[in-house]
Amino acid sequence: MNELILTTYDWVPETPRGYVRDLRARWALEEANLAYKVVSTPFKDRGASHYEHHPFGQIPWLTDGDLTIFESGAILLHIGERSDSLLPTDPHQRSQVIQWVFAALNSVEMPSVPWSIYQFMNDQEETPGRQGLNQFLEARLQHMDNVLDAREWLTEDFSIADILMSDVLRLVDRFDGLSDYAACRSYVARAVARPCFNKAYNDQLAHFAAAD
Ligand SMILES: N[C@@H](CCC(=O)N[C@@H](CS)C(=O)NCC(=O)O)C(=O)O
Repeated sequence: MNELILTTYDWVPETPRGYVRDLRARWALEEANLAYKVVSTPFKDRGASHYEHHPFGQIPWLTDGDLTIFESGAILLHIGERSDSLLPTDPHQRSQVIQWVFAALNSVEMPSVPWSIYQFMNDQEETPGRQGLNQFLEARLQHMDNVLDAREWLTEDFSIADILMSDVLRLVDRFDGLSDYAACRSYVARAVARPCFNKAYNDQLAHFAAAD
């Protein structure tokens, strides 16, 4: 087996720490009990070799031998393939997990990221576009609340889909966006209570703090 190498920035400003997307990969690697190494790429000077791994000059990416993968969803699918527990082999259960992976990234994170940018910027202006975005996110959160009210995890067992969905919702919760969605909030609390989240979170904070 090749060594798994996760790349993140060498440093980021204080505000995004604890929410940088290498955390999703760290968390999955910890849950899967796979050996891995974390390496840094410069945040400030993104050279040609950065773009060879990531076309948008972002992080994270994961290398596995000569394979290099960007996009946190694709990275988690790859880790899931190498894990006994995070992505079931049974075809029915597997497709359930994969559909929730896409739902987290394409149905919930799609409105939650622009919504969070407004929060980060402390922009409270109630423009028509802003109201539309709020309604878009609220509709997704209401549906997720209905789903999560009846279950512990998205599928029978905790999976890569739960890492992604809870991490997406965690950022909304940071800005108190889950106060009307108790089931979403409890789900996030359950997910972040897992020891592997805790390890990934603290490792990320330590990684960036070391570069201050
Ligand atoms: N869809 C990508 C988003 C990656 C992303 O937004 N990365 C952020 C860190 S969390 C980044 O590199 N931001 C710096 C930038 O965009 O220049 C994924 O899920 O991996």
